[in-house]
Formats: sequence, structure tokens, C-alpha cells
Amino acid sequence: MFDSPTTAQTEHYRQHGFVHVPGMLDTNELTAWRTAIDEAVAERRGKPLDGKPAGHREGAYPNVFLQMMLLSRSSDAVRELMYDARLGRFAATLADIEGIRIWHDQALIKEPLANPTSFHRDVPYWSFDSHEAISLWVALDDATLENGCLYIMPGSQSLTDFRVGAIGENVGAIVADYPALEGIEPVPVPARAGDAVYIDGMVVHGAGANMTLGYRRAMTCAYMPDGARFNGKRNVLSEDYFHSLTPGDLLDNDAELPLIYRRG
Ligand SMILES: O=C(O)CCC(=O)C(=O)O
Ligand SMILES: [Fe+2]
Repeated sequence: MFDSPTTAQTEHYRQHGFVHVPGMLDTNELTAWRTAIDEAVAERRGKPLDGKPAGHREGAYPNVFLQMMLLSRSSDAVRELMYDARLGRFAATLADIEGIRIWHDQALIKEPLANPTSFHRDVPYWSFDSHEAISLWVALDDATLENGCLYIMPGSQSLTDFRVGAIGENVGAIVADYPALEGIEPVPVPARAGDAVYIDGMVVHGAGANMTLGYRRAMTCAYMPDGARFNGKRNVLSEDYFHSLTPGDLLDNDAELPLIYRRG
């Protein structure tokens, strides 16, 4: 695993709101991630992945992906992977922030024939407003134009505000809300298994449909910059913590929002 991004990667991230890091995991690390995440997913589901295509659930969104939230809380092995300070340092360097807390981790598994992921931003769902949030997205299978690789609108990280928009069925609905996005050509980001893509929490991104009979597994970890303040939204906060907070409060609960890296 790389400890630090190159200067070119950092510049790409800051300008375009994302960067593709080929080979973030070596072969052994990729095997360890797949094993830990597959086991955690199987435990959560009560059964392993069985090759059944998406499309049998009511409504469009449940057929976009299996969304396995906070596996780091149910699996020791996943927790060990997610709490790696090297990942914190990598993200902190790209986003130019002092400290990194985990907001949430989630496996996003596009089943065979899964729907596309509509364009959206991540931060507006979360309990803090920030232009410094960053997410790690790791391909556990090759993510291709055929099976649902990411698509990102470069430079869009500064073109929208923090209002929540639904991730509905219509892939491009967000452009109707924010005409400034019109004319930005989405960039596909095919990735080999073991590659990472870092995504600015405010950049507009989505993913293609899975038009194949294989899985497109990805593991993600969303990071909050240390020092961010509560905005009144609950999202992943526990009920007790949520009720203890007043908008404007520092989000500094180490148990729920572990600080995995601080500079210096
Ligand atoms: O993998 C996908 O389909 C979407 C990924 C995404 O939106 C995210 O990681 O924030
Ligand atoms: Fe997202």
C-alpha cells in the first residue's frame, strides 16, 4: 500500500475532485481485503453472494447495489484494514487537512445486472458541511465500462451547495437542480482490482449499470476532516450521540468517529 500520493496525484485531486491511484493494494493486500470484506458481507447477509442478479427487489434503488454499511463495526478484520493510519495519511495529504476521522465505511457491491448509480454528491447526506471531506473507493473486482465503473464530473466539487438531493432513479436529475453542471462531460474511471479512486465529498459522481453476470465489488471509506461541526442531520450518528449534539458542536466523539491520522 502506498504511504503518500505523488505530487501529480495531489494536483489532479485538487483540480478535478478525484484521482485514480492504480495498484494501491498489492496482490497480498487485495487478497486480505477481499477475504475480510466477503466474510463480513456474508455474516451481515446471513449467506454468501450467490450470483443472483439484481432486479428482483421492489423499486430502482435497492437494485443499484448491496450497500453494506459500517462493516468495521461488525468485523475485526475490516476494522483493522479501515483504521490503517497510512490510509489516513494518504487522504489527509490529498485533501490538505490536519486530521482524518472515519465517517463511515461501506462495501458497495453491484450484483449482476444492477442498475446504475445516479449522479450525486456525498457530503449533503452527512452530519457536517465541509468542502474538505474525501472518500476512498477501492475496486475489489476490475471495475469496467461494462460492469459499473465510477463516472465523475471533473471540477464539479465547487459547483453545488449542501442541500440534500435524493439519489433517485433518474441518473442525471442533479443537473436539473444545478444548471452549472450542464455541459460537464462525466469521466469514466475504469479501475483494476486493487486500484483506489479518491473522491472529493462534494464532487458529482455516479457509476454505470452492471451489464454483466459478474459482481462489481468495491470497498469505500468516507472521511470527515477533524474539526468539522454538527449541522443537525443524523445520518450514521447513534441516537444517543445525535441527541447530545446542538448544531455547531464539534464532532469529536472518538468512539463513533475514530481519528485514524493526525499530521505531525
Ligand atoms: O460504487 C458506486 O456505485 C458508487 C460509489 C459512491 O457513490 C461512493 O463511494 O460515494
Ligand atoms: Fe457517492
